[in-house]
Amino acid sequence: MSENVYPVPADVAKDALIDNDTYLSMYKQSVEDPDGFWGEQGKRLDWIKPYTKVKNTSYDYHNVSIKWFEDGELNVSANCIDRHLETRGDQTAIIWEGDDPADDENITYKQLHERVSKLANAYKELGVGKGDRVILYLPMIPEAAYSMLACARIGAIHSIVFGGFSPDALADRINGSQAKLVVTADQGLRGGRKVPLKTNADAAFEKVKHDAKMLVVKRTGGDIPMVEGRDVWYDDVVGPASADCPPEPMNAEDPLFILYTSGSTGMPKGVVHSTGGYLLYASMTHQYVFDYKDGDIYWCTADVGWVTGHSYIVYGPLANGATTVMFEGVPTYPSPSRFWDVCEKHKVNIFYTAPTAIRSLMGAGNEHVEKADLSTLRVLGSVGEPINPEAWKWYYEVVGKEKCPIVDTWWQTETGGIMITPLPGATDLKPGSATRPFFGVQPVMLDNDGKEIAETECEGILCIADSWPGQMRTVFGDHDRFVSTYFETFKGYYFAGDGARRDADGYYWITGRVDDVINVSGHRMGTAEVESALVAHPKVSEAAVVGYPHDIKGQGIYVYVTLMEGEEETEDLRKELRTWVRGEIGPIASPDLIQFAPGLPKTRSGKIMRRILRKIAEDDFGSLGDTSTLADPAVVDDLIDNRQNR
Ligand code: 6R9
Repeated sequence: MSENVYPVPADVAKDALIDNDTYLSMYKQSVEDPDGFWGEQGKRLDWIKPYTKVKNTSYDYHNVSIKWFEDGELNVSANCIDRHLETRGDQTAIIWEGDDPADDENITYKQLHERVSKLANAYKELGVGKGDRVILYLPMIPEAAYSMLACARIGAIHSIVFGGFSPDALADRINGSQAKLVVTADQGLRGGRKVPLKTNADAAFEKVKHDAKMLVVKRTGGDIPMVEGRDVWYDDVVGPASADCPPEPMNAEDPLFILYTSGSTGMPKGVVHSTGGYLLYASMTHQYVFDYKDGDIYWCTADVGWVTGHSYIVYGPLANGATTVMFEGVPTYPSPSRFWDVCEKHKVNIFYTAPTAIRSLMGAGNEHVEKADLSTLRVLGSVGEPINPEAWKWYYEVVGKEKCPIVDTWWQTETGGIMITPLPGATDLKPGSATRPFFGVQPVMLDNDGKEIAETECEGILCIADSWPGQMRTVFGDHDRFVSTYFETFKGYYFAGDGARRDADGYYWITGRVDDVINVSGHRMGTAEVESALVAHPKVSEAAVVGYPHDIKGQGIYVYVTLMEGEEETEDLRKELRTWVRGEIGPIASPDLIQFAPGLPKTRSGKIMRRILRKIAEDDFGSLGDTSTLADPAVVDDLIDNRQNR
């Protein structure tokens, strides 16, 4: 092997679930005989009505259709709760760690069963039934997990909206899914600061045309108005509800949830995940990727507003009967020791976080890590964006003391679960590489013409050649968009939107998005979304948004704006535009650098040449490429002269 290689640590190899030979033989079977392989793996779940069919999928773009276990019936909440009651009813299912280190709670599987059942009955009382949509706009409190599982219990479809999103973004999702109910809290609490969730939800409701109710969890006790006939307190309806709520039998292909995510064009789309295939894939990847064993304390630091929180805080771990940590706060509050203090306090064995958090904590200094007892850690994980080798090495050496493998997991909202990843006991690691495919996943590298590259060592566009059970099934309400986004560009393949390099050992190195999606602190954003927020401002005539390398966030948001005739380019206007975008989308979309540009580089047909804007934002003026097709090549010099600095 060419690069630095970190072999499987001996202590991990000794007890690991999967070694390299097992990986190779299981992988081989999974792609040569998917029906046999997944038919067997499907037995991990409890089925109300067993399936007789396994895989029925087509990537033919005239007729894209993805079905797994299509005649089976099951219930996700029964798989995540009820089936564990007999053997581990008194085991902790969720360790909740509040924003304030003094706030925590252990919730056993028995308690989880009772709370979810009561909430599920409360939903019914509020008129929610099978197939109805419920929006969850919640902080990271146990009620977020209860709300998801209660939906699953009665067959309602949840759609979580990240608590950092604006009222407008929330309204779009309530309207888009025609939700009957929105579950929120009076306020959230993050890093000691209050998040006005109910106030935002009220503002969103002003744009909601259909009848919907609001269920409000009391988190901070903050003073908030309740609307008669529309808003109800969580405790008022859940308190008196019965704790007896039999799980609804669901078809394996019934939708479990919708989660909106950004793409390269248009507004975010509602990714739809299934009941059977999704749960199976989340549970299996959780077990093997993290080498999860009974009794392990497992902590994924994500928010349930993102797919990582769905699959690897709630559904995967609970399906496996694990103890999963749910954290309300932020990595740096009350100090940059917080992550490590929590690992020590709850004796965490498996820890899963994002490169952006690792980079920021690395910058805070080793002393914050070294004062904590991290001896229980066994496996470390990374997700959300490529991890740079420097951050990887710090994570490996300073956090993991060179004895914990790092699983760098590549996947997407659309894939439902982890796709390319090391397995702790099987895979030698290379810093920065997501390494090899998980069982059943067939990555291929395509050239720009869509031809498969045969050579092992190459660089190209990452696509997946065949379906896996966790794959998204459709875009909510718009199957054509599903087909055109993922199956039309490269016919016969699932197009992931990422570029990659494959090395001589067949390891994959994800190089980043090949479309107009940027990745800011692991959060996915379409440049088109930010642009449309900007041009909605009365002083802005045109806007172009690109990413640029940012030390902590991975990518920062670089904005070029052309102002309306007569508007002045001032520092105050920069501030105003930042606040504007935060209000339209949310704080995560706040521009880092704003350059006023009297003209944007356009082709003679009027297309903005983003390639050039990207290069300028990247400070890479030497390789602007051919600018001769521009309508006015002189704008480029002006843009270079006025480039904003970090
Ligand atoms: C799970 C999640 C998906 C995009 C994906 C890619 C980037 C995620 C990565 C990674 C390199 C990794 N990404 N994990 N890039 N290495 N280990 O993040 O889902 O929010 O949909 O983002 O994130 O670009 O296409 P999502």
